[in-house]
Amino acid sequence: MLESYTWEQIEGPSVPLSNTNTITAGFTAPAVYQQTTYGFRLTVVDDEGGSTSDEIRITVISVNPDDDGDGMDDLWEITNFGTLDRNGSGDADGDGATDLMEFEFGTDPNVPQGPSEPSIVSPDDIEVTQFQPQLVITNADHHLSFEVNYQFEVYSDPEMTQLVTRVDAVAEGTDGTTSWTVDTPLSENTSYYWRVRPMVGSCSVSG
Ligand SMILES: [Ca+2]
Ligand SMILES: [Ca+2]
Ligand SMILES: [Ca+2]
Ligand SMILES: [Ca+2]
Repeated sequence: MLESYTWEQIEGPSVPLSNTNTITAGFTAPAVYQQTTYGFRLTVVDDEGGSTSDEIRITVISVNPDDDGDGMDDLWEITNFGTLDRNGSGDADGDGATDLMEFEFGTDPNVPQGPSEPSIVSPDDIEVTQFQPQLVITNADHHLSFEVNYQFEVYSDPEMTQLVTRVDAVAEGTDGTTSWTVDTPLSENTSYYWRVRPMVGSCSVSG
C-alpha cells in the first residue's frame, strides 16, 4: 500500500506547486518570454518503507513573442538589455537609431553603427549659374541595414540663422552620393550657405 506522495521541482525557474502530497500535483504555467522547461520528481513511499520516484518534464512555450507590446521581441530585449523595461523609443547606444529601429533593422542596439558626418561634394565655395542648384553630398558611413535620409538646409547668412529653404528627408542615393535640387529660386550675385544632416529613420520624401 502506498503511504505518501511527494512532488518536488528539479528543473527550471521555481514555480509554486499545489497538491504536492497527492498523486496529481499542479502548477500554473507562468508567462515566459522564451521556451522554458520545468522538471518535477514524484517520490512515492509504501507502507513497508520502500520508495521509488519518477520524473517528468513540461515545456512552456511563449505564445506571444512580444508580451509587453512595444514592437520588440521580448527574447531580443532580454538578450540585448537583460530586461523588458525598455520601450523602443530610447537609443541605448546613441547612434541615432532607436532601439525599436535596431530591432527592425536587425542591428546591434548596444553598438553605435553610424551615421558619420556626410561630406559636401558640390557646390563648395564656388559660384553657380543655376538659380536652383543641385546640392550633392557623399553619403555618411553607417551600417548597411540602417535606412538613412538627409536634411538639407540653405541659409542666406554664414551664421546660418536666416533659413531660406529646407527639406527634411531626402532618401539616400544608391551610388554613394545623395543630392537635392534647391526648391526655390535663389537671388543673383548673392552668397548662400548650406548644410546637411543625416538621420536614421523611415523616409517620407524622396528627392
Ligand atoms: Ca517586447
Ligand atoms: Ca520592453
Ligand atoms: Ca541605437
Ligand atoms: Ca546600433
